[in-house]
Amino acid sequence: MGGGNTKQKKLTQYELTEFTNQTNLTYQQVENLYTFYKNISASQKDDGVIDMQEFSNSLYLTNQEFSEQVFNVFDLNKDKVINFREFILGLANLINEKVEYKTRFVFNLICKSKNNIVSDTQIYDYMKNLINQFPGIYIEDQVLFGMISEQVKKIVSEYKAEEEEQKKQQNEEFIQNIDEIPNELNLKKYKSHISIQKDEDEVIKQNELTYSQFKQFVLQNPNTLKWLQIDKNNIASGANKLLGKK
Ligand SMILES: [Ca+2]
Repeated sequence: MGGGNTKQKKLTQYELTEFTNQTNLTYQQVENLYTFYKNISASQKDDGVIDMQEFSNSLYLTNQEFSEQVFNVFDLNKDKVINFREFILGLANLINEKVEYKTRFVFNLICKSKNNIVSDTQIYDYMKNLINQFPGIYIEDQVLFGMISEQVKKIVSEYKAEEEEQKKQQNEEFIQNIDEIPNELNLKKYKSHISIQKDEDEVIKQNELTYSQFKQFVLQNPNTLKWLQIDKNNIASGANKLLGKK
């Protein structure tokens, strides 16, 4: 059951074209990743798909919970195995040099609900798992949580200030546009306008970030994405090694 001797087929020209179109990777990169994929998917059981164990071994992820989180982001159809399409779409996000792709990847990793919001506790859990992957680094739990929660609050309040400024402008426009003589109907309109704004204000929580706010957090904490750097040259040389080329 050796890794390199798998009998899986080669990618067809059609598949190659499909995958390069979907990912912005080159033919060569797709082929290199396929070599990796075949190797990993055959490392425990040569069944053409990557299971949880094969996945975490191949990434040297020692933290079980963290590997599961990463695995789940890759496993798009949630059938507990990663097929080549899922493998390449997941990795394409990480190989792409644009911060946006990696940020989205991490957001998906952290966000557990469908409301597209992450809490300071979820960011903390992620950062803690991340730090545990690097034995040389130690930050006390409370200190780490304090730092994250502080930054989240700051971003929320910055956004709130910005929003309030926008609302103030909208309000002024609204009042200007309303008929000059305040009849009963206009008064009603005005009151409901104000009450809608109040409701919106109450929804904002101090410890939660939307995706665009989370992008702000990542900008301020580039370490959040550091582990996601995948070197294109390493992929090429690694694939050649597996194929026995020099
Ligand atoms: Ca799957």
